[in-house]
Amino acid sequence: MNTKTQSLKNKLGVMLLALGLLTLGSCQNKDAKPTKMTADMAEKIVVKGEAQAELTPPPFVPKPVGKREATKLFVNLEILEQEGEMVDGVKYMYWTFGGTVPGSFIRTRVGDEIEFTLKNHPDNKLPHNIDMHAVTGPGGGAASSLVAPGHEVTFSFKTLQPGIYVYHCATAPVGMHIANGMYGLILVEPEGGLPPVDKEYYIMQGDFYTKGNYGEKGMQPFDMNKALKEDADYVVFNGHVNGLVNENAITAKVGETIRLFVGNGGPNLVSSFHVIGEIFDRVHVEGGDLVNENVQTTLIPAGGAAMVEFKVNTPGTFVIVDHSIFRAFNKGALGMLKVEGDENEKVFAGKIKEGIYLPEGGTIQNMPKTETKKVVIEDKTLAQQIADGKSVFTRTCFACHQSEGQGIEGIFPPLAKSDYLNADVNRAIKTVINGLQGEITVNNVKYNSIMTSQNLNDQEIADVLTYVYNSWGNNKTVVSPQMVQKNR
Ligand code: HEC
Ligand SMILES: [Cu+2]
Repeated sequence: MNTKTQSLKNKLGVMLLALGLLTLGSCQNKDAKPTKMTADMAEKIVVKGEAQAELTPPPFVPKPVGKREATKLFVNLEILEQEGEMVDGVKYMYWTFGGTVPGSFIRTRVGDEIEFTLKNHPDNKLPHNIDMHAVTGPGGGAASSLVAPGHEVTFSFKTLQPGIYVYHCATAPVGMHIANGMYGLILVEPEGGLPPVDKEYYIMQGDFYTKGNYGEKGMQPFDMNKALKEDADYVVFNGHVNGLVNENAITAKVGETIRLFVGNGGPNLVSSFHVIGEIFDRVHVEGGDLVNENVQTTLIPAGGAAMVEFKVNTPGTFVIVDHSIFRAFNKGALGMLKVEGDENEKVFAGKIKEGIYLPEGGTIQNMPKTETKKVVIEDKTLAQQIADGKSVFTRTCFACHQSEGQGIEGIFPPLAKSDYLNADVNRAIKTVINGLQGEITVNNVKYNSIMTSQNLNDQEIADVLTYVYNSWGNNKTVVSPQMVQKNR
């Protein structure tokens, strides 16, 4: 069709549309395709019966509403202020809806009448409330739900619009309550329910601000100044650095369809949600009705959510990240989807080689042991080796030997000013290649623990040791890939 007839057709279309709108104004248009349910229509839905809402901790969600009719739904949510672990040895006082971060997942359908009871545990120190983005009313419920420790309040609302909505505490200082973990998701399914899928999971990102920097041990209080500057120490999925990693990973089988309810509690940062090695078949943008297809990375605003759907075609570990990538590899915004099943060579038949993207996650300990013996001679300058070595260190050694090589007393020996390290470079190389076990003495302190062998190639080992030797008061030895090769 040429452009002229096209534009003529368009004009005709516009005229017909205008005509249609005119007739719509004067009489009921019986021939129009079924209109979507509006909030006004939902308001008129008469509920049948009563039910107690099932609440689930992340990453799980209650069972789908399916074909059930709108009902009177009782939700009982308990606020708990409780100590938890941000990452190994780092403690944080979380404020939670239901004992988890994010809070319990609430699943409803459009037209439900929710009788919501918010309980503030007597051991808590502070008053709290709840603002649900699924509520049409003052403060999203916050105005009616302020509750002191040892008290409970009940209020009710009707769900008028389908979607996936954030809820959060809105007690002053609001930012602080959210920063401490007071957020979660409430799903309002459309009439007839969402299309069925094989697996559904609940993931929520949040940013945390602590007195100490990333990884600093001990009880870490909230830092208002860093929060004001939006300078997060931790950006995590499901409340903890390992909230969605290894034994906390979400799982599926090859061929299954997956729906992720992904929220972002903030308080500050916007998430560039991405699953490495997957393409989202469908994204309910911002949790609403608009569906985008074939999406690589979707933005989840602070205080917003999305529904992300895809089928898994190949087995493997798919790494879930905030693609603002320093957050993923350095602040904790990294999770895993483990897919089991038969290889599908049509879809993916890659050989694992040097330079593949996947192995970057320091938390991925099960990467295939292949080709690590290859020497990669790149003729790097010392500065380049140190820079590359630092990046190997922060994703591999850092977890045990700590950010400044200081180690952890009695468990992980220091690399900073380590007499053991500085005495014998070949022994250090062998330690990284083969691991180390049994009693050793470092700076007059005895250690008797196990270091697992590090799955790194010669260049990486050369770089990381060069970085270590040229940091924290060590003796500035330069390690070449050839020296590593000789110790294999
Ligand atoms: C999972 C924890 C862990 C990781 C990761 C780890 N180490 Fe170790 N490392 C240890 C432990 C534990 C020991 C002491 C083993 C013993 O007691 O025999 C040790 C000992 C050492 C030593 C000798 C003792 C010293 O303090 O000088 C060196 C050198 C060393 N590690 C370097 C590294 C480097 C480089 C990396 C990263 C490529 C690394 N380690 C990763 C746990 C770890
Ligand atoms: Cu609160």
